[in-house]
Amino acid sequence: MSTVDRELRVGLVGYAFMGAAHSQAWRTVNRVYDLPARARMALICGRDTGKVADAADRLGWDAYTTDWRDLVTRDDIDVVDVCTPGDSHAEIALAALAAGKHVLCEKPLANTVEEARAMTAAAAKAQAAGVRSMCGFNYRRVPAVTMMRDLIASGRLGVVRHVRAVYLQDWIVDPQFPLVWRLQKDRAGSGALGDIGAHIIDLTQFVTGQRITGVSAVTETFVKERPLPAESSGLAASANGADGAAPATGTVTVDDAAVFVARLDGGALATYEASRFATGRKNALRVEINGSLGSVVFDLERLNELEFYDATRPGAEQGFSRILVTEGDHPYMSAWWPPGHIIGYEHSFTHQMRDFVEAVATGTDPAPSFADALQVQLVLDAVTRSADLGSSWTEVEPALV
Ligand code: 4PW
Repeated sequence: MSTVDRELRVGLVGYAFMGAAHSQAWRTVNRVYDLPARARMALICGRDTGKVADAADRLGWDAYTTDWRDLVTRDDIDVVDVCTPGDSHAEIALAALAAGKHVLCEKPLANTVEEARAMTAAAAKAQAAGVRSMCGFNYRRVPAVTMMRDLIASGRLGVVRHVRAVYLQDWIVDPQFPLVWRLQKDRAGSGALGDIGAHIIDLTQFVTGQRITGVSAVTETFVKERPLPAESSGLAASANGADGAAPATGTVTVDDAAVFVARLDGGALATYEASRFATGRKNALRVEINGSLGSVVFDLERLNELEFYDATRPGAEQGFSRILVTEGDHPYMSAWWPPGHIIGYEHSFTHQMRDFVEAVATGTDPAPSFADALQVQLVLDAVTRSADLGSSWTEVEPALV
């Protein structure tokens, strides 16, 4: 039984893939970390009564509603967690901030720069009244990624020269995979670019402390027409088409893959690749940073490890070494298991909730802020514009006004 008196009553909007990942983290965070407030899984919201009732039961929420407007304005909710498709992020987050709720919003922050700007302005206004907001770029909270940032910030890599980042999936390689919301521009904003490219944009800006200042990009939609979905959840779906009849189809309106080069404001050159057509790659995020004094490599498929090359070591000792990031003095790890006992994907969300709860309870600003997420949105927008103009060099303006 917790001895902490203060409770943060959380209302979650959405219960699919990200909603389930967030629920898992809200359920775990109080048990694992000693926090100044206790998160209470008060209310979950979804449009379908049967499905949201089932989700509440399965994921461990006290109650459910089908009306997000009710959720964001209720007196018995302190935190609104937005896990819906991108087309409703702005509306829900703006209403929640206006109602004085702390907001955690999934990435990418919005579908357009305009929406992201409005959200950032509202968050800044609310902040003056003690209301906190954060965007859910969970991979920042993988201990090896945080350690990567710490190594670079403490100067162990010297001057960063190269950033090499890929995020590869293959769940839509089959042309018969249905036209789910992630493949529709009006729902998702963009395709592989915003869904997974946003992660490597944020992650690399986070670990290097540098901002992307310009890009040259190509994007492609390999399969332009797909069957309409019957059922879909997360990254899985089935096509519509009864009794062997060919299913009705619709047009894919987002990119399947995006590749771009970039410059960072500390002088580094960077390459990025985000694709859902990388056959065999299920959720392969890899980032390599080369500096004047060393290099670091993070690979999500081996997320408990960090490869580190320290060029200052004697010549005979040089080579990449593998650091197993499970020691008590590694970021976030002291609360988990003894050294060597590895963690996984879901833990990054628990760490995210830990940092968010701590910030809200102590009255500090969590990161990444909406302004940080707007910076990512500006890069997404520049990539799209560059690709539309035949890869022309496109500047990315700073988010802060
Ligand atoms: O945020 C991302 C999702 O939208 C996730 O981290 C992985 O890619 C899983 O699904 C998509």
